Amino acid sequence: MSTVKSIRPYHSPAGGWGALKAMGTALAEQDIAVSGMATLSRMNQPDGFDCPGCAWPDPKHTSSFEYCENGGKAVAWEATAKRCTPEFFAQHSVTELLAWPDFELEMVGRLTHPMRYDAASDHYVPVSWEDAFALIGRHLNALPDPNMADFYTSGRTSNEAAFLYQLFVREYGTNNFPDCSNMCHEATSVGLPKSLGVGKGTVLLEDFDHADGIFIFGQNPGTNSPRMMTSLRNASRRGAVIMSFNPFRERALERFQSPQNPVEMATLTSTPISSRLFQVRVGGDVALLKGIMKVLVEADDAARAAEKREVLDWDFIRGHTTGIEALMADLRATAWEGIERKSGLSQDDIRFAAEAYMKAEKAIIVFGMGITQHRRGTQNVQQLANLALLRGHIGRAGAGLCPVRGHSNVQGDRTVGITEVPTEAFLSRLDARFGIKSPRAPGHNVVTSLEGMISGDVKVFFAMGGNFVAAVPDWDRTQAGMRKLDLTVHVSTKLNRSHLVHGRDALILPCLGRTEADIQATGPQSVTVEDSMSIVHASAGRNQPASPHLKSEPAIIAGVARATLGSRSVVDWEKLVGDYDLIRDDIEAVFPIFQGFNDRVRVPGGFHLTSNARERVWSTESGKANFLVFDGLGEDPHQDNPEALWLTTVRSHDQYNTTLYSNSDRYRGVFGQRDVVFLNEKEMSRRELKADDRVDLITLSTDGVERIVRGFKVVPYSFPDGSCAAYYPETNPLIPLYLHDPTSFTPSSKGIPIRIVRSAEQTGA
Ligand SMILES: Nc1nc2c(c(=O)[nH]1)N[C@H]1C(S)=C(S)[C@@H](COP(=O)(O)OP(=O)(O)OC[C@H]3O[C@@H](n4cnc5c(=O)[nH]c(N)nc54)[C@H](O)[C@@H]3O)O[C@H]1N2
Ligand SMILES: Nc1nc2c(c(=O)[nH]1)N[C@H]1C(S)=C(S)[C@@H](COP(=O)(O)OP(=O)(O)OC[C@H]3O[C@@H](n4cnc5c(=O)[nH]c(N)nc54)[C@H](O)[C@@H]3O)O[C@H]1N2
Ligand SMILES: [Mo]
Repeated sequence: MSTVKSIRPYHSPAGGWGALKAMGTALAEQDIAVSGMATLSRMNQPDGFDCPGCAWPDPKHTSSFEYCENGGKAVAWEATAKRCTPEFFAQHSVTELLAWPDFELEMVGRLTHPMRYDAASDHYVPVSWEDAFALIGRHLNALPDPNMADFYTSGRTSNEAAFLYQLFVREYGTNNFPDCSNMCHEATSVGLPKSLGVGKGTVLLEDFDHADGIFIFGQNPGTNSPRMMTSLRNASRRGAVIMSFNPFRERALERFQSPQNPVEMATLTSTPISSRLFQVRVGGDVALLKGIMKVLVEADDAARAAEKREVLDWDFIRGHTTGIEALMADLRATAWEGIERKSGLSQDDIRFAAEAYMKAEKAIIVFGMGITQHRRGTQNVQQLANLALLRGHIGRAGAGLCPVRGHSNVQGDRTVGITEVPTEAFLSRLDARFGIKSPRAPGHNVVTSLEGMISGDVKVFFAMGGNFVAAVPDWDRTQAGMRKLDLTVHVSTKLNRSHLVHGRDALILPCLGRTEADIQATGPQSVTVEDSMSIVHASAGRNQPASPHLKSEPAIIAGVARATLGSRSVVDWEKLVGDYDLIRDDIEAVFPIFQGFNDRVRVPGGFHLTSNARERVWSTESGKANFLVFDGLGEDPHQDNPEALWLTTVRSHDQYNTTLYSNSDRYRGVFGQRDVVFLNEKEMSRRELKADDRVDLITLSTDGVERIVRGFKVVPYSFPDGSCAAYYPETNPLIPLYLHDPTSFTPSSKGIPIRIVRSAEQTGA
């Protein structure tokens, strides 16, 4: 990777030739020019594999290959010809590798052998699978209490692997399931059930073909779910109104050139996406939403006084909801001054957005991390539900709430039992099916897991995928906690930082990826995944595995279960792993919504897990959908500190979470560097800073601990006052572990109060 450092505005639309070129570069870098293309053509096909990129659905998984630059990169990174072998580990000590940038670690290639950390030499050395399983079993059985072990899941894990994993962990005796979702859409999963009775979205892909208004809050589809651009482009061409609320003017929210459209490609034209893009302050969404809802309520009052058509859907509100009076009272009592100050938007702007929302007969509200990763993320999500409910936009064709999930199966993992707070109904079905006694006490989420490591209460950490130490907040403290553990185990495809910041004993267990053939006792297996719109479908890889020593995730779980539980286990692990249909039968037995699982998943395109809210059946305590009031306008008292800047941590166009594809961020015009902070000219001049100055970012901590990252370059940018942005994960050291939503425990990655000071040592441009 040798991109020259520069900051230069990107004038082209998102997508288009830039995207095709970027994909070519990715394939070439992974040495897979030809076979890679064959692999790509099997992505998202009826008999192919599910793209390991994002969770956006496909048009029924039956159409021809839908082109996506970032899906292509995700596949190229997995199907790479490069290998991370025992010879590589023999050449490089762990201490040496710790000094390597994350990009270089993953670029080594696919892991080929199970490896065990050898403290005497400070190297990872090969270990047999059986010895690795036995080591895990010894550690787990040595713990006085199973709740001293934590079992993390990153959302690429299939339904089958996730179901087996939770079965093993519960038979072992704990509900400690920290999950990547705790850092992601947890606010949706715990917030929406209170509003609507389900923790998932209420739209299907076809609803995008009927909506006349699409409102996108804190989500960057051009980068993180590029296949969504097809839906947005088509909606825009149909004349639907699209509006975005984001501190950045994200390019794909402005203009998009479809790489699948020969005319746009040949004529260099593009489709405008958002009719308006509102640059809301970081953390200003609640103020903005209250403003929009206030306009709706006022307009409804006026319409009713004039005996005109009502603005609010009163039939729906009366028949299906509770709590409207409290909401309206709160909105009437909320003054515009506070709304404008906290949102950073003028009353006129907010009125404009509200008018558009009022006009839409069928509106879809889309949201992502800009909404959920906040101190009051759960309540943010509930305000979006309020907005939808006011006009009856739930349970109607072309309308609804659309949380866009991250990892390709993060939603499915939750559906099949990866949760630290299981319901009694689920546990009793699980127990009845297998004859086990699952623990009832709630387990650890990501934040409480980290607290347990720091306090010494957690001794063993097992990760099914992911890169935990880099994805979590507060690195100094959390990495120190990780190093205190007796054992860390990572089931992984690529080398990453989590392997290097390890416990006294440590294992790396290499697994098959989505693109690879998974052959078990009864022959080739397929797995299933659930996308953002609750469609469950099959995924089967065909590529030759990266190494003959790889095991599938289900096979690894079975090995660990056998070595840990031995004859104590009532589960026939080998039989289940020999035929994944049997695992699906168990899933169906435990979760009635999977009725007919094995038959239905064989229909091309899969099937939809129905959502009650979509049918206007409200599985809430009140039996109705609930309007829920957000108390106040802001997320934190720091917001009124004049020195405070609100930092949001975002993804570049060239990364997949902690995996970096390059150091550039094409659409935002940043090339060859990531240690930058985006800041507007006004905030720069208040601090007497100019472009390219080097600054330190310091958290306004309340626990007296210094949290600082040094030497970031100031990039003048169109960005709201009082706010700034930098990349994740480089800025994760700044997020205090205590700075999380108390309801969902989601770390506040999109709202960190910081101050900026000029670096003592200017490190040069
Ligand atoms: N290529 C690629 N695809 C991915 C991923 C990836 O890293 N790379 N990650 C996957 C995962 S796990 C996830 S969760 C999703 C993430 O996808 P997104 O939800 O799009 O996540 P981010 O890019 O972190 O942030 C989303 C947007 O929120 C805006 N934002 C920041 N702060 C605020 C705020 O306070 N208010 C508002 N309204 N907006 C704000 C940012 O400017 C950004 O445009 O994508 C998934 N897909
Ligand atoms: N500051 C800040 N922090 C954040 C966020 C943010 O926006 N800002 N976003 C948060 C979000 S939304 C998320 S989801 C988390 C992501 O957290 P994680 O899910 O833990 O992290 P990833 O970077 O996706 O994990 C990458 C690793 O997964 C492994 N891997 C890839 N494919 C497979 C596979 O098929 N099987 C297995 N077993 N392993 C595989 C590879 O070894 C790779 O190195 O980060 C969170 N952290
Ligand atoms: Mo995520």
